[in-house]
Amino acid sequence: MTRLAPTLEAVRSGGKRALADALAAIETRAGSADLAALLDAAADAPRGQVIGLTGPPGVGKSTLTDALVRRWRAAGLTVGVVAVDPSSLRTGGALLGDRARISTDPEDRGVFIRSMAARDRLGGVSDQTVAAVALMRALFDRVLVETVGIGQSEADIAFVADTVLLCIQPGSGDSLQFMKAGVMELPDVVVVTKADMGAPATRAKADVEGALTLYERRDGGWTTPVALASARDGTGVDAVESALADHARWLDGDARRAARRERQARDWVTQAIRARFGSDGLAAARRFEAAVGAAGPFARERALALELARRLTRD
Ligand SMILES: Nc1nc2c(ncn2[C@@H]2O[C@H](COP(=O)(O)OP(=O)(O)OP(=O)(O)O)[C@@H](O)[C@H]2O)c(=O)[nH]1
Ligand SMILES: [Mg+2]
Repeated sequence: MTRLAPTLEAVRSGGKRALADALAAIETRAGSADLAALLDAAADAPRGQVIGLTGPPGVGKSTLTDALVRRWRAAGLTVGVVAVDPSSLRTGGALLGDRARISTDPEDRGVFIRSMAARDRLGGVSDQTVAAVALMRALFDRVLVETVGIGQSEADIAFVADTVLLCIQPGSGDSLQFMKAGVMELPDVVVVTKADMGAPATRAKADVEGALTLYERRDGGWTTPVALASARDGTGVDAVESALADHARWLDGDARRAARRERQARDWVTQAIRARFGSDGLAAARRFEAAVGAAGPFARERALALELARRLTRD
């Protein structure tokens, strides 16, 4: 028996249990009309800021997530966390919470943490993650998505995040090399983690600031700030939080956030169709998409995919 995906209202009023059910529907009812309706309703009613927290393995992403979640909760904000789990590539399913290193009160209704499988490469954001974030964005004041990666996964996280927060580890040249080579998407905020390491951390901050001067932002007007923080002893977490708040304010000026989200939704539909049907399929979809007329991205992707599949199997 396949149950229908719940409505957004039911998820809103049903607490963590209802959200868990809806996330289960994302995993089992992909491509169904009722799920697309739920996701489009959610996409149309965004509530919170989505922060994409990324960086190489072990840089301190989860520890920083934990520190940010505590602060937000202390300020009365509700929080949803999606930890994209690359280890699930080996096991075939996300291992709930094992990498999340986040210790929250299970009784706290204002925080929800979910681990999800990565796509085919390290830290890549799957369609399921895109869907989960759209849903959680309608429910929580802050949604934080943790992905592992240096380089490509930053482009992925840009599909879902309002603000991309890149973590850099003191004394490791990797991410800096990527930045200098222009391989990575430019993050909105950079944090050098493990500030309690002292001199290497301070040096890393100066290096990052140097690397950032090599960039020219396409979306002018925002300068990527570099914070130095230790989630372990708590120093600098304030600076991270205020950089995130500054970026949120900047996005809200001139309706940049809405434009960014619209672009993300369009880009996601494009890449989802291309992933399934290739460039030829995408080109074909371009020719009939105007006739499809579905309003939300999830219904649109579904309609395009159905029509392409129908054409492929037509005798
Ligand atoms: N000294 C110091 N160590 C830290 C700090 N934050 C995290 N660590 C340590 O760094 C290691 C990795 O921390 P995580 O928060 O799990 O890092 P992560 O980036 O989430 O790791 P993955 O999810 O495995 O990629 C752990 O041993 C942490 O205790 C910090 O501020 N200072
Ligand atoms: Mg982690």
